Amino acid sequence: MISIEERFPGPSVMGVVNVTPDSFSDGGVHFDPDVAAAAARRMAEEGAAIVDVGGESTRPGSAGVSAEEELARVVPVLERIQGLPVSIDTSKAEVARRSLELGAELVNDVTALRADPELAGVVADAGAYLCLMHMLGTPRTMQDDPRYGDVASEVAGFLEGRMAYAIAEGVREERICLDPGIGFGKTVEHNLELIRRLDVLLALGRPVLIGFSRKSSLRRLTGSEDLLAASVGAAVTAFEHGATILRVHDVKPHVDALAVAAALAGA
Ligand code: HH2
Repeated sequence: MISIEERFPGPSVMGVVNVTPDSFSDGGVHFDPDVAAAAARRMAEEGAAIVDVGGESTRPGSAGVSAEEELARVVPVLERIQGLPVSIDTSKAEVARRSLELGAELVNDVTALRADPELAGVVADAGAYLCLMHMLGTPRTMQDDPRYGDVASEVAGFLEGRMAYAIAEGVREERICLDPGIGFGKTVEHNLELIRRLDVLLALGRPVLIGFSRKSSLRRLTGSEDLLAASVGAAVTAFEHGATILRVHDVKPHVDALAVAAALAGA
C-alpha cells in the first residue's frame, strides 16, 4: 500500500458523515442509513478524497456509546457505500475490524489509541491508514478550563509519543497522519495557536489532518450561526500552514476553495 501522503496529496478533503442522533453540528441529519449513504456518495462526487463515517459523537459533554450500538449505526451505511473511499471514526477495535472488512481504508481515532488496547493491532494487521488525534481529557471533561504551557509543543510531544506506540505495535510509520484535535480540550486561542504554529507538528515528518469545520471557535470568532464561510476560511488557512487533509462537513465549497488555494500556492 502506498504512503498516506501519496494516497492523500495536499489538499485532500475528508467529508464527514456522522451517523449519530447527537453530533454537534449535524446530529440526526444522517441517522437513516439510506440518507447517510446518499450523503457519502454526493461528497465523493463533489470531490472528497475520502468520507469519514462515525457512529459516536465526541461533542463536548457526550458520554459515548457501546460497540454494539456503534456497529448498528455504521455497518448499514458501510454496506451501502462499498467501493467508496472510507475512513471509520472510531476508538473501538471491534468497530474498526468490522469496518475494515467492509472496505474502510483509514481508522480515525480521536483518542490516539488510548481507549482500546486492541485497536493498534487491528490497524497493523489490516495495513490500514491511521489518524492519531490529540485530545486533552475526555469529551465529557475536555472543555472544562483547558490549560497548557506551550500548546503547540505539548500537542506535538503527545502525538510523537502516540506515534511511537503505534509503530511499536506494528503500524507502519508511512501509514500514519497526525491531528492536533481542534476543539478537543482547547480554547479559541489554543486552536488558533495550533494552526499558526503548525510547523511544530509538521516537524514530526507526518502529514497533518485538520478538522476545523463548524467548530464552536468559529462561532465565537464570527458571531455567526452559519459557519460555512468561516469553515472554508479556516481550512484554507490550515492548508497554507501545511495541513494536507481537511476534515469538513460541506465538501463542495471546500474542494473549490482549496483548489484555488493550491493553484495560488503553485502546488
Ligand atoms: N472532530 C470531530 C470528530 N472527529 N476526527 C479528527 N481526526 N479530527 C477532528 O477534528 C474531529 C474528528 C468532531 O466533529 P463532528 O464529527 O462534526 O462532531 P461529533 O464528534 O459530535 O460527531
